[in-house]
Amino acid sequence: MRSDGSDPAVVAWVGLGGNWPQTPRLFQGALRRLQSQALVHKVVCSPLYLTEPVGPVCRQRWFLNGVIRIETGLGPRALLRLLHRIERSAGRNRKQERRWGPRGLDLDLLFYGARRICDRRLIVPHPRAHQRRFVLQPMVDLAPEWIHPGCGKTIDTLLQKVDDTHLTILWDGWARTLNRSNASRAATRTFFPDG
Ligand code: A4P
Ligand code: MG
Repeated sequence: MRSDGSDPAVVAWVGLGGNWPQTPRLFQGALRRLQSQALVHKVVCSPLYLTEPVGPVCRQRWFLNGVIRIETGLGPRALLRLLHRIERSAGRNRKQERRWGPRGLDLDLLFYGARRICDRRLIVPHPRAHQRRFVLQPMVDLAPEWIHPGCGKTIDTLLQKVDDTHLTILWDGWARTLNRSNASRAATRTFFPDG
């Protein structure tokens, strides 16, 4: 830790998920918020994927998923608090949600450098990251050689071995969402099949 209390820049990975019609716009807002933070640098977003819902809540829209790579001077808990603030400002209210059910914006802290943390509020690496195609696939697009600090395997190897058979389809609406203000509505009509 530095004398001013901040950590030197660490590469951290944030999972992006959501399955509301306005999710592409919420992703865009989350990226902007991250980019505007003084202690967050070099924000890079992976391609996005349209993904079949994983978990017991089957009758819900497909998700959009991706990952964001950042370099940050925030510590892991401060970063999680920032992610929660961004989720709340995107309209997320956990009290009204079902676990693994529909949400507009879910930001998970997947990796914080090579750190391993397990306390009441934060588990890093994210305990299910290595089991999920919707996390591994976009991470492979940006960093196939990243080593999962829990199991010592690269993300590429984990993706090749993963048991998860849920469909993960490259989504091509992102550029339109970023470039045209009403594109997300058109894109979500096409790409969010109703449960
Ligand atoms: N928490 C602990 N560690 C972390 C971490 N590394 N990152 C705590 C983020 N949060 C962490 O999370 C529950 C609590 O976990 C928080 O209070 C936080 O302090 P949550 O975001 O409120 O709830 P959740 O997301 O419903 O639960 P959970 O267990 O995090 O679920 P997952 O693993 O995020 O799964 N299918 C597809 N296709 N795509 C998806 O994105 N997402 C889920 C949710 C299920 N199925 C999905 C998808
Ligand atoms: Mg979550």
